[in-house]
Amino acid sequence: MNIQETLKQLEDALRKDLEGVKTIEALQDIKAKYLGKKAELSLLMRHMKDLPNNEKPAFGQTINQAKQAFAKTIEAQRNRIEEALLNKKLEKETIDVTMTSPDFSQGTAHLLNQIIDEIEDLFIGMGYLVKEGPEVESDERNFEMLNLPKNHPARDMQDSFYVSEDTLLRTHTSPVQVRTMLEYGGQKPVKIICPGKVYRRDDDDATHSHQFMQIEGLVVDQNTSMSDLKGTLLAIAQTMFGKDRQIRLRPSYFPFTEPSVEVDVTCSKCDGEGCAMCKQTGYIEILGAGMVHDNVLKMSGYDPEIYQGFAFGVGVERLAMLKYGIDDIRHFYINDLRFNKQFK
Ligand code: FA5
Repeated sequence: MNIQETLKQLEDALRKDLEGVKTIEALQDIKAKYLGKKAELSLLMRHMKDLPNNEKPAFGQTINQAKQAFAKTIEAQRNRIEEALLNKKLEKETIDVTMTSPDFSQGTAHLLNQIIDEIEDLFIGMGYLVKEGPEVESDERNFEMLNLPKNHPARDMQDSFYVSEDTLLRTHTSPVQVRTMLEYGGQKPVKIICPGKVYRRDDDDATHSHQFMQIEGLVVDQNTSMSDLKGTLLAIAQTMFGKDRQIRLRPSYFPFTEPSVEVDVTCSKCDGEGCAMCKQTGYIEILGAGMVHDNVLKMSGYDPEIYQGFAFGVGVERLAMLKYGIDDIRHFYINDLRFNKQFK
């Protein structure tokens, strides 16, 4: 047997078989045929035992070199197949970057979030921190620590959803005041606003919802007065309703502030002249506020001999309704896109 001749014939056969192979699976079959255990090349090794000892190493080497050469030839074909497959795939996935896209309608922040953003911007600019608290709150922080002990008649002002005897869906954002004062341990000034959802067992109508949003504001420091409160409230009114707006404070009652006030702003529709929107009074009520009650300061660890504070709480829906002349609070919650899209 002429080994070189046999190898040459095998190589020619391999090259012929490889011609036109286009898939990796077909290539595997050819690999098994020429390099597998039962391949002719492997079987040639059996002849080794018939050779004289001095020829065995050269014979073995020749077979191994042929194996390497065959493997290289098969590998080269594998690369060609893979490249061709990749090119085909890329061709199929070609994207025309010059093609115009269909018109997607673009979403926008909900009007209530826009109002909250506007107020947050105003207050962050004045050095306030934005604080949030949980919507499920303890009776203690929602009422008791705000000077509303159990059975206090003023609890009726905020009819509540109780989750258990001592836990409820918070009725206002004021418990975030308590949380922050406790967190600060009565030791440092507080300057925060707290936006968030609140819940009351109010019957839904044009101006009431059982779930609505409030923004609370609280400042506690050593030289805080009613005039600071008034300046802050004026800033809110003018940011929301325009530079020409004026405010008026009317005496009111909240158990957690003393004195307490209701705040009215001059009507933006009639400029204070009197119209249907302001019921001919020239003013529209926007929020409740006051100087933090000594009991509230004490219960949260602040010494009222050293610290005073002011606080306010405003309904976000009511602000939005006044600003944009929206006549029904339910528009905010029925998810009619035609309503939402007006406030891009
Ligand atoms: C309070 O909730 C006080 N915590 C506010 C406060 C904070 C006073 C700090 C003093 C100091 P009141 O119940 O008035 O107050 O609610 C505040 C605002 O929430 C109202 O002015 C109104 O804008 C809004 N609001 C009240 N009830 C509803 C309701 N059912 N639906 C929509 N908005 C409401």
